[in-house]
Amino acid sequence: MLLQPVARGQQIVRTTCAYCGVGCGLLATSDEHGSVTVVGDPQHPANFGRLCSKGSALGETLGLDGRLLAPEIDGRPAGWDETLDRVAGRFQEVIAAHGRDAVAFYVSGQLLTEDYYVANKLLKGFIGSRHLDTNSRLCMASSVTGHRRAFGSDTVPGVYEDLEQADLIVLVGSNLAWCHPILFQRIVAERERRPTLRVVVIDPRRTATCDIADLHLPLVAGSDVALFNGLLVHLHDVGAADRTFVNRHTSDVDQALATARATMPDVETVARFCGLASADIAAFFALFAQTEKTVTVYSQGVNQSSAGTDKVNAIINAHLLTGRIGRAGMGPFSVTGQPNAMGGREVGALANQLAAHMTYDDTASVDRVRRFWNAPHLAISGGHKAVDLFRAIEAGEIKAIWIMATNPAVSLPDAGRVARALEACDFVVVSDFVRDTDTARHADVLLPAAGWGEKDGTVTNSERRISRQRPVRPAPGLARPDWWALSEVARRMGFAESFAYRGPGDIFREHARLSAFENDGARAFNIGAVADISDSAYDALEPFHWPWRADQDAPRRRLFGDGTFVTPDGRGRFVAVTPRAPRHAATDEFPLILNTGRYRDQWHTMTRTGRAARLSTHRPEPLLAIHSHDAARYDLVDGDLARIESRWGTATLRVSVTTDQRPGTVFAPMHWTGTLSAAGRVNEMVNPQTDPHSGQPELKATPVRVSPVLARWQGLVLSRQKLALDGHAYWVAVRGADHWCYEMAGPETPHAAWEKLAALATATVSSAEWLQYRDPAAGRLRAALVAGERLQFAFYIAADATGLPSRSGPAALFDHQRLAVDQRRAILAGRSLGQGIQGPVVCACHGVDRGAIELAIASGCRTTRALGERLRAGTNCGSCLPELRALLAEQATGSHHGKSKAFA
Ligand SMILES: Nc1nc2c(c(=O)[nH]1)N[C@H]1C(S)=C(S)[C@@H](COP(=O)(O)OP(=O)(O)OC[C@H]3O[C@@H](n4cnc5c(=O)[nH]c(N)nc54)[C@H](O)[C@@H]3O)O[C@H]1N2
Ligand SMILES: Nc1nc2c(c(=O)[nH]1)N[C@H]1C(S)=C(S)[C@@H](COP(=O)(O)OP(=O)(O)OC[C@H]3O[C@@H](n4cnc5c(=O)[nH]c(N)nc54)[C@H](O)[C@@H]3O)O[C@H]1N2
Ligand code: SF4
Ligand SMILES: [Mo]
Repeated sequence: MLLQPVARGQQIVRTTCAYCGVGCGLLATSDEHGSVTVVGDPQHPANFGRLCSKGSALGETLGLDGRLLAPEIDGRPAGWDETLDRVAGRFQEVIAAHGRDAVAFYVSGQLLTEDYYVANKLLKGFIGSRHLDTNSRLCMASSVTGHRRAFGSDTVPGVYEDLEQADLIVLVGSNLAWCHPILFQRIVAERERRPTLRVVVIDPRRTATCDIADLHLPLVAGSDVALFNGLLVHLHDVGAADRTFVNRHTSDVDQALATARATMPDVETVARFCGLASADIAAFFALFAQTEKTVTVYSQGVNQSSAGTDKVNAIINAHLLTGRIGRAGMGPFSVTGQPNAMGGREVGALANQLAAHMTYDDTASVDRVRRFWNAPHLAISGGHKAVDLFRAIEAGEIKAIWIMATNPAVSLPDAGRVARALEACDFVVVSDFVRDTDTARHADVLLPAAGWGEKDGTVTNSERRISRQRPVRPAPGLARPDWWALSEVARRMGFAESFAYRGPGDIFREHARLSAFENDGARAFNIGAVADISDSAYDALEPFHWPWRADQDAPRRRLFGDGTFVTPDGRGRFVAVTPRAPRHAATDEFPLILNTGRYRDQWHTMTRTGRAARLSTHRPEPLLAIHSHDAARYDLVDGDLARIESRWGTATLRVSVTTDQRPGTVFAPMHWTGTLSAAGRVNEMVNPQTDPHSGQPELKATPVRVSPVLARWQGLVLSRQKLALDGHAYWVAVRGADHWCYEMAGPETPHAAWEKLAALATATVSSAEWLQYRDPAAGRLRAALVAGERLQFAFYIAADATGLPSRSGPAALFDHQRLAVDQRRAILAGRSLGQGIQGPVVCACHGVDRGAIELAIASGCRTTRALGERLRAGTNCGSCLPELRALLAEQATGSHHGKSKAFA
């Protein structure tokens, strides 16, 4: 929706963030050159104007460098007509030769609902294959299955306000401070207003989220079911059960309680299983029992587990027993990851779902969808879930796949095998807005998609709120929305009539009509109230919750508070769950458990956040976090390199020694890819075991072993152009403002490394002036190439990292159009003038590094407010406040826990 012109050529558009499931509203302003700035939308009910570091940097990610701007067939640019003909033609050939199930789609929670709907309809209804799955399988599948088991429907009962109305918030397997920063800030603000609000964090790691924890339970990986079974027993024994609610509105409580008691009779048993102190468990149980207004927020520490679905039900059981569900300030609350994880669940784009909250479980649903779509070849049973889908490709059962808005060669477990399967697949189509991804490298056809800021449609956030995403600028080059490409392929396959959409409004109305079609209440998802809206009403649509039936004046906000569930008998179901260890436990050969997850400022495989220089300053390298005891045991030194091996694959990462890890566990981020690192693609190693109910992989627990990697040199390389560093043992790339920056290391002598990098430099930059400084005795070798009075290439080699400059010094010199004499001198010294950045950048918004913060603390700043006044740190998005508080606390106690040189 266009709000108002602000200046000639400028417009403000109200839209939603591209990233997480909080679904913040933004006001985006674009100018005539296509550059976009964003601020939080003060009226959006998810964020009321706030934005985190990623959201506020969105404008910086929209450059065209690296964008896929035209379709490609076998690596050559082609027109849309030819490419779409090729896709439709190959699909038809595959179907003719191998049957409908030989075609598959693998899609994503980063599609808009309209794209998602069309993908699902085309594959399941018209191509008639069973095999459409989504990256939500890696993300939300266990919550979906857990919800369906307990509620009869995949429905999140609560709303964000519950976080502000609760007296106790339990965060299970959620690093909310980094992954849902605006929800975290809402809790922080409420706690400042109401200090009696209690927070418990259940996570094997001490994370930034623990900053606000009254109690942190660093349980053994995978032991959540035991903890919540113990809680169920305790709640029952101390009389905290709501007998009326349980009797009137639920079923199967006796089985659930009996199993809980049989497995976890007392706190001591729980303590042994979970590796926690009995007193801490007792404190948690007591707090939960006595606090009616309790919200349990959970995320990937729960879902991404071979016991993920049972973990979800163990949590829901505790809420059903106490009747704390769907009322203000209480309930289980699964927070979603991707911006439209929920939309995908609503359109039914999971292999075991059909459409609009209908599944293949009953023939009436299949028949209803067939009639509604007038679908000639509707699939009549569920297909392969993500991990199995790629196995079926490997086995040659699936011959053609269309991958859209996801990067499975990085994000699926056992990623090397996934890449090999794609390489062997007959026909791979990849739709993305980025040209070079690990997945795109295996594509036969690339389709250029419209990205955030160009796409037009709707998304649903974690609290079931549907918001518009609106375009701020036209899509560049030949990029087109995904729904358009899908509809064009459909037309070419002979289904023109059923895909004659003029725009996203047509698709949205059809989706809304299907949600209400013959829906007598058996399906919770119903947005019939907006099924007939006009195009202009669709454009102006304000954020609203579902369900919103045609006969309701306003949407329903909370659900199940009245005790009515979506099961056939209307009762909520307890599920008896038995604790079990992760499928793959540590062994003598692989003695440590690898946990994986996210960094504050990066989004998944970095195709977008990796484009914003300021988002790469917080964690410029992926680190293997390891407890100091384990580091000593396996000869790992902070800042050095380690090789990590599992049964499935290996990676090489820099070591960060910390006491934030539970001994016996290590942690690595999921973000770095084969296009951005030599050996940082962590999922090469990750365990492909899945949850038996949801098919969600166990991404948080893989047995590994670690060993030191000898590096005889460390290097820092900055180049205006992206470099091909094949053949180097260790490199990691991040984007600077006007250059690429590489951390490097290797087994060669510093001199041999010098020769290799010097050759690369000369090959990269022609007719340049060559500056150099060599002190071979000290193992320090530095060189720079200047052309056209601008710095083009600089590299620094040293025997160890202490001999390298901080990256921010030379990085700043890339900005200069003409280098002055003293600036030239500064290049080899590795610093920019008047600036001495120390350590990682903590506040990405204002570029404030740890050194400056420590200095300010030493000179008297005692609060985050004082730091904000002195340095501006933490005054914009606030995502760094937990780290500012940690630095203040460190100074106050003189402790240095969790601090590692590798973060510098
Ligand atoms: N900055 C940033 N934010 C994001 C994303 C991003 O890429 N970057 N991605 C978005 C997406 S798609 C998602 S799904 C969400 C994910 O959001 P989160 O789930 O909060 O993030 P993760 O880091 O994957 O994992 C959460 C925590 O689970 C813990 N954990 C591991 N094993 C266990 C266990 O057995 N039990 C318990 N209780 N905890 C365990 C990990 O130590 C980790 O701290 O984030 C969203 N937001
Ligand atoms: N080890 C480990 N692995 C994990 C996880 C973990 O915690 N640990 N988390 C898992 C989870 S929860 C998730 S959600 C996945 C995420 O994993 P992926 O979905 O594979 O990661 P992204 O980098 O978000 O990939 C999205 C791709 O789509 C492109 N894209 C974005 N928007 C659009 C669009 O509108 N149209 C098109 N056509 N392309 C678009 C982007 O450029 C990018 O290449 O990773 C999973 N993998
Ligand atoms: S919390 Fe941050 S990443 Fe998530 S939607 Fe809001 S601004 Fe975007
Ligand atoms: Mo996710």
